[in-house]
Amino acid sequence: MAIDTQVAEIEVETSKAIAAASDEAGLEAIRVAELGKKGRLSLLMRELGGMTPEQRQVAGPALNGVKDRLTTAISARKAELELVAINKRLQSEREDLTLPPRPEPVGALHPVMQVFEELAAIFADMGFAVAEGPDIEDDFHNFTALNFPPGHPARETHDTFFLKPDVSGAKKVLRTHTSPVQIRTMVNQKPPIRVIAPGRVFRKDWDATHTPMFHQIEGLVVDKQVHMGHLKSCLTEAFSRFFEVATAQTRFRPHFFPFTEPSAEMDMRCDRSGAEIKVGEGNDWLEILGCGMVHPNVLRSCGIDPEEYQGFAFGLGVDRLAMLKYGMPDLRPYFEADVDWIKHYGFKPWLLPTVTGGLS
Ligand code: 2U9
Repeated sequence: MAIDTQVAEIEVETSKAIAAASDEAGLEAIRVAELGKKGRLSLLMRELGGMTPEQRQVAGPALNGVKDRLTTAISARKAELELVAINKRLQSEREDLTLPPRPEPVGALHPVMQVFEELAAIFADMGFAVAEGPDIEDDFHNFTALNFPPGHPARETHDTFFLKPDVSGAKKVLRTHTSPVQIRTMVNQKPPIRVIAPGRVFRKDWDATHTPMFHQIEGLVVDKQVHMGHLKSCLTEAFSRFFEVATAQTRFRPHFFPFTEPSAEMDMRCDRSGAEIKVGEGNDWLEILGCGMVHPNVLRSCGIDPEEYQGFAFGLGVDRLAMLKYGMPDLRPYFEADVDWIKHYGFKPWLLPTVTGGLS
């Protein structure tokens, strides 16, 4: 076949292939096959040497012309394919700018919940389990089993939130303390018992230092031969740990509760000379909790023989305890859902307190 016919064929075929190439790799394969060192055009170029000068004068420019045109066509197609590829990527990787931004996490563990966790860690280390019960209680678990006499002021509608009476006329209450949890524990479990009962309680109180819902933690130990010495050492150790001081001095003042006999209030030595109260040292005393030996009537109400078993119990308000430990001057922000306040006083929920790794 004459060289000019071959060159014309190569140009037609290669131009078609370039136009049909669907990606850059295919286009490169065409370039190598036609214009590369071993490509069809290069092989024809080599034949120029064996031609007469007249033939070479015709074939040379023809070959160069085709080579230039095909090179230009390949570059143009390459640019087209690049554009197609980038448009395809832009389609598949498109951001939806109408989506709302992901909000910064602003939540934190409330100091009251942090204090619950700290006390749970301390008492768990001493062998106590955590017990829970319902917010709505009946008269038996909230009052009667706890040795409250019929006319006791705490039973008055003045202090207690009563629900509407049921068909039998009995009125349920919002529990006024977490003590019903320990009553349920004693009814359902045989001694030895060691539990703490953290939770919400409700009383009709609403002023600068009282809120109608607040938080308590109570504890109960029932076993054979339990006495006041156990109560004193257990509470002194637990609350020294809570305030993160080496054994702090405690004192016990006689008190009265219907559910304990004898009853006492525990104070811890403290220093009020600075801006904040320092627990563990100083010349002052700070009231921390109420406690006592479980009243025999309470044990009997739960089917436990007071001749065989004794118990000690304690109870305290957690909202005030958190204020003391974390230097919060005011109770009101506890309930205001103020993001700035929780950012300042809140705790990281994933850093749970442990007695070995640190409480706070
Ligand atoms: C059972 C037997 C005894 C729990 C106790 C206190 C003393 C006490 C108050 C502190 C401040 C409640 O938050 S507060 O108003 N509590 O002083 N609580 S002994 O005694 C019990 C509990 C359950 C079966």
